[in-house]
Amino acid sequence: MSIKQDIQQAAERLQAAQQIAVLTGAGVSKESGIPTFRDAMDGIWAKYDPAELATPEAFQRNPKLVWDWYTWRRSLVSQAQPNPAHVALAQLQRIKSATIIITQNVDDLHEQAGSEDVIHLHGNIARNRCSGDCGEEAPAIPADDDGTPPRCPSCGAYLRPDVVWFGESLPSDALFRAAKLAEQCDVMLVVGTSGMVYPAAGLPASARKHGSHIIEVNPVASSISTIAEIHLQAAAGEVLPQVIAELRS
Ligand code: BV8
Ligand code: ZN
Repeated sequence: MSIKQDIQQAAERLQAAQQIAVLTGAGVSKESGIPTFRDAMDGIWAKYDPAELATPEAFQRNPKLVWDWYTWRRSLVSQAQPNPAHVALAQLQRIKSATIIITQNVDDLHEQAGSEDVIHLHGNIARNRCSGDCGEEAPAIPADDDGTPPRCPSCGAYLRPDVVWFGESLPSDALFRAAKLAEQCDVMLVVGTSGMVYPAAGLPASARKHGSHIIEVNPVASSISTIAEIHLQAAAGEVLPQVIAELRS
């Protein structure tokens, strides 16, 4: 089928849906200038594998290195603007009010584009929390001048970014809501994820098992593609505005 026909079919599915779940990954923020995990991280981070840095062990071993990596990523996020994909998803929520966004991303670009009630499975890079057991939330205060992480004001342990690292459990309320939504939705729009990181990557399969239509937006094939009824093989910032235009026509 041509991409034009795919766009039409996707718009029809979305139009007819009672409950839409959107699952986004790093690909939806790519056109905002935030590198995806699978793309080589550029500059000094190219030699690191993100999965090596995004772990409690890495932070334990070398808090300064991990803190610097997040400072670099925070600078990218702070300069980033929502791209047409984030805007299109916020418009979808206005056209079809029963649309909830579940994101694996730790940036706030969905919210900046006007989306509400976004379920963040992996936390939020703009927030810090105590790495000790007081678990206190802390504002993102600047690192000490030598780049070591600041200390928790109440217990003195290092602060850490309030994100979920590999080997750590996801926030139970977010995961519970997302899992329920995957079972209840009749369409799941999966945008910009390689579908490699669990348990998030298991959500489309659960939706499919419960009879939902899966629509994937990704320029290349991913592990979701095999269960996608429609695969819009294009950049999200290009094709999602076209799906919205089709929905509106
Ligand atoms: C856990 C926050 C329970 C940090 C991240 C079951 C089976 C197998 C493995 C496991 C399993 N359960 C647990 C595991 C281990 C692990 C895991 O899944 N490992 C993988 C590597 C196999 N999972 C965990 O550890 C999770 N915890 O399960 O807890 C537990 C508890 C204790 C003990 C045991 C178990 C925690 C996972 C969360 C990790 N944290 N992020 C940070 O960001 O710094 S994950 C991180 O990587 C991101 O958040 C993101 O979710 C993920 C990257 O995935 P994507 O978003 O898909 O990005 P990616 O680069 O991969 O792909 C981008 C896609 O976009 C590409 O396909 C590309 O083609 C496409 N694209 C590019 N441009 C565009 C585009 N698409 C559209 N438009 C474009 N323009
Ligand atoms: Zn503390």
